[in-house]
Amino acid sequence: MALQAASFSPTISIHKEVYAAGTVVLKNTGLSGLPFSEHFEVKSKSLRLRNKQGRLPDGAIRAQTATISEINQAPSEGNKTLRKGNVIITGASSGLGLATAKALAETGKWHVIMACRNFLKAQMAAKSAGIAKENYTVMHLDLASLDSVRQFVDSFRRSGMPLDVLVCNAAVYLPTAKEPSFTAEGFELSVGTNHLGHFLLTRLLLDDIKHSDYTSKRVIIVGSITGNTNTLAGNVPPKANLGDLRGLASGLNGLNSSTMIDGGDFDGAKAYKDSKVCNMLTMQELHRRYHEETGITFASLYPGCIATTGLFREHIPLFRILFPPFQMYITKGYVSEEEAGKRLAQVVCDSSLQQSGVYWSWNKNSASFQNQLSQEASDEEKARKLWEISEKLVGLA
Ligand code: LMG
Ligand code: NDP
Ligand code: PMR
Repeated sequence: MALQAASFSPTISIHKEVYAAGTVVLKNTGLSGLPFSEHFEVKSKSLRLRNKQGRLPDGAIRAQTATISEINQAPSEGNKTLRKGNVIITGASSGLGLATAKALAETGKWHVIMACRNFLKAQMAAKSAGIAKENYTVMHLDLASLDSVRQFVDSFRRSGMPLDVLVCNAAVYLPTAKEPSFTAEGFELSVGTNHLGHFLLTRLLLDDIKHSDYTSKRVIIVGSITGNTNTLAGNVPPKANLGDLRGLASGLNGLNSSTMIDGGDFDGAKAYKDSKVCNMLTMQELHRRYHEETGITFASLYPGCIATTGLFREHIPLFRILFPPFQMYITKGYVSEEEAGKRLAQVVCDSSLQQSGVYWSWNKNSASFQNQLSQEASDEEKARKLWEISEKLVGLA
């Protein structure tokens, strides 16, 4: 992104701001490269003056952005605040994504970019959740199409917003499907959407996040207990198993290959659990490859069993009736959408959850802790192989 390229001498550019929410930020940076601590936020005008200062080679000083809006109205001490963080949440039109968007928006410190496949549904969901319109922007993203992922990245960049946090949350679960469905590029739909779409999105946006001047930059990929075979839930058949990745390596398209990562017969429930293993492996691989260089925190989590969300829309009606009470009274693993949203919001912005490479979970008292992944979900060699194959499939290698 031209505007976010780091350089060692300050450059000034004037940029049309397209903040849908109508908030523009003024952030002041010392030309010496040392940031002033003041950050100002003022009401929007579409003109923005930005001063970019790159970070020094030792990484001690982060890239800073000085933006002046409403040139004829100098900010007063009275409206001095930290600039809002910008967070992209995929699949924010329902369930966990929506609850997280709401939790973050309510802090008044975040602007949420709701990256959704159904624009109208997302608008209505945000409205009925009571999210104030200056705190969110809906942008179209269909993770089941790599073209759409690329288009989303383009539109996001055109908006001129800096990117501070990316939350890969969207997912599909097709437990009753007898036959596989496919993404636009012909990948089995669950792995194609939940893993490959997010893999490309993350890779493309990494550079944008890298250039953010925000205090804590993060990439979060939602995982799950059901992909971890070191738990009871992860042992309910069919169990996750990526095998030697032979199905993925040959394209996951059901034509000249299997539709399952391990090369086996199609099973929708297994494909979902496999995709969650991919999500957790990808988070760790990102951590190994980029944490030190970029300072970005990479994390995954199991937010608890949110038994009431749209994730189970394809399951049989009896399951949808029995699953919430089963989780509530028998396993006691149930959490409300609201509580799960607060948990994911903590992973986005809580300073005590800033460590990179962690898979977060919460105990009965809703206290966070660093959880253990299964052997497969923490297999470094598998993570590397998954990375390399995924790169090829999404056209990055
Ligand atoms: C698969 O079946 C389908 O094959 C697949 O197509 C896909 O749909 C997938 O995940 C979706 O499901 C899963 C099947 C396998 O599970 C069920 O269908 C659940 C049936 C549950 C029947 C017993 C429940 C009795 C409890 C009554 C409580 C009322 C509420 C019920 C709500 C049910 C909703 C979940 O399931 C099995 O094979 C069952 C055996 C599970 C093995 C788990 C292995 C872990 C080790 C065993 C621990 C034993 C402890 C069991 C405690 C059970 C307590 C309820
Ligand atoms: P929901 O079905 O409520 O939310 C999933 C979201 O993903 C929806 O907004 C949906 O959009 C969106 N989505 C689906 N396909 C695409 C696509 N192709 N492009 C863009 N967006 C898409 O389920 P949850 O809130 O439960 O799931 C959220 C995350 O939480 C998932 O990653 C899931 O694996 C994880 N999780 C959930 C648990 C649970 O118990 N529910 C437990 C552990 C993890 P739309 O509204 O248009 O359908
Ligand atoms: Mg599971 C502590 C036990 C526990 C927990 C936390 C979950 C979470 N589940 C547990 C136990 C059991 N489940 C047991 C003993 C059974 C057999 C009766 C069982 C069954 C079951 C089914 C059929 N559970 C399921 C399903 C699903 O279709 C859900 C699934 O696998 O989606 C992929 C599911 C889930 N159980 C969970 C969680 C969090 C899910 C769903 C979502 C997910 O992983 O994203």
